[in-house]
Amino acid sequence: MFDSLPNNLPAASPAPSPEVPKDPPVSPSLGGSTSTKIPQDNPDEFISVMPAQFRSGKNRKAKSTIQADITNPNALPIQSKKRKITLIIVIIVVVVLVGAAAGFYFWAKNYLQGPKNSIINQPTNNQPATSQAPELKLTTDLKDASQQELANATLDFPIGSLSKDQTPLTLTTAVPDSATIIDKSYQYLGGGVYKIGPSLPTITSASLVITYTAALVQGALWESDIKMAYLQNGSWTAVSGAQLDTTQKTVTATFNNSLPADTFALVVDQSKMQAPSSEVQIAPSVLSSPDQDNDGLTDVEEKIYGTDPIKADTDGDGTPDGLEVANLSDPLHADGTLIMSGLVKVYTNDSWAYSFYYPSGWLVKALPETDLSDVMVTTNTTEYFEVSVADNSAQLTPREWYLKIAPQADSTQLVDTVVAGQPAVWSPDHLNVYVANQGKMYTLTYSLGAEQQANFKTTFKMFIKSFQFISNPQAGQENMPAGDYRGNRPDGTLIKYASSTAVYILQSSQKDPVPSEAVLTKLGHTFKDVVTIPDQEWYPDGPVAQ
Ligand SMILES: [Ca+2]
Ligand SMILES: [Ca+2]
Ligand SMILES: [Ca+2]
Repeated sequence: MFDSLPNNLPAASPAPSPEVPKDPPVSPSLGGSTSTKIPQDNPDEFISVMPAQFRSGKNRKAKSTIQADITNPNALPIQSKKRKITLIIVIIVVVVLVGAAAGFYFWAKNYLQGPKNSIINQPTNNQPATSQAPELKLTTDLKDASQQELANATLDFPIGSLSKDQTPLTLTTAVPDSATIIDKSYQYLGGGVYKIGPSLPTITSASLVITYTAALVQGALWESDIKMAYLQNGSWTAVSGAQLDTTQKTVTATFNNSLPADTFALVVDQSKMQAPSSEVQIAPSVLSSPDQDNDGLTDVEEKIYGTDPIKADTDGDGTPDGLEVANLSDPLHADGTLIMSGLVKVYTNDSWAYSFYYPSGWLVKALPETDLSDVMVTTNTTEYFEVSVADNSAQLTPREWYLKIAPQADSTQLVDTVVAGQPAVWSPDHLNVYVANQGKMYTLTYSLGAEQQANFKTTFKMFIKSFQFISNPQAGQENMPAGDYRGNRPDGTLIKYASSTAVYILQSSQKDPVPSEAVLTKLGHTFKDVVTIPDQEWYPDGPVAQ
């Protein structure tokens, strides 16, 4: 209502003037100084001396009106009636003018006080807000080769952040051009980056939210290391203040005054992603089965280790369950090793001089027809692990070996690693690792069997990490009786000497006496697991096992 008032004002100002006679009615007696001398019998002379204005028709009409009024004394005098009408009209005009003035006053008061409720400041046809661009939201998603969404990004410029004349902006995904990226220490989540085009806009504020999918972090222990970063002069810089929410799987950043660059990505430090040997990602192209608490152990594995499937760090020691198992520590107790927890057992193959850990509930079968060179670890699904040994008297490196058995393989896809202190290489699918030792090639394999999703990636890491070669007997150890040799079986092995019934468990390369079957059971073992060793195989004595 107020905004329309000023427009009405000009119309109101020329007050509708009533027909006010400019000259008051004049009686003949008021004729003027000349009239006194007027002779009654000489009307022409009278006329001639009468001022011109009194001879107008109007005046004559007025004169006759007076005369008519006089002739009818009962009627309201016409002159008085007209004055009343005039007065009413004047009052109306005054009221309208006062009203308009008051309206203008309140409008002006509001207008001068500024936006306040901003009704008058909102852009209208009459008052366009030239500096305020509307909110702009740009979204894009990153897809894999089969058009599955891996991640998506939303860049939001609130109202007025952009100036109105900026070129229409776009947000697109791209595979980064490695030539423009000097800094290779980061890996981009999903292999893609998000680019603002066609050029960097001038802004007052913006927010960028990048959402990633579970498929990108399945079984990963580095999810909490995800960062939002921008690319500038070939280097990645983490966006300061960006918030990672691993529950929602989002990273959110807000920018004030400017955007630091036109290229953004979710990145993970290579050193966190590709830890050496057993921490390399197992079968990245195969999805893992559900891991509710995202601790690296699938729900199936949590059952095997007795850990809490909805608590990432069951024993509360600061290390997630999956990392504990992969690094051979006890996930149920803050101190202690995985072997002493009884959750796993040791398998030793004396024929081919190696050993490894496997979950206590699983079975190890050496195939007799292969001279025990093929050993299968059966799980509680159709998946299995396998160790096979082949002659490598040509002393090929694991990489050379792999390219010999798979000549079509792309050698850039092979990742070198170290297993049990020996050179090793991963097959491109990260389901096999080849380890060379003393003229033999050992192949450690994870087979999915009939499974569509992998249940045991972390247990396979544990299996590789625990893999050891039983080296040749060494001599010259302190305190070692003459004629004996220093044993080198892995920690956790249960041993007894051929000439005795005493059972020991190897721990920190010492033999800890196991005092009773109860302790043996408590450690998760039975007498079946005890390995009988030659009397000459010597270990220093350790404390009694509890
Ligand atoms: Ca888990
Ligand atoms: Ca857990
Ligand atoms: Ca823990």
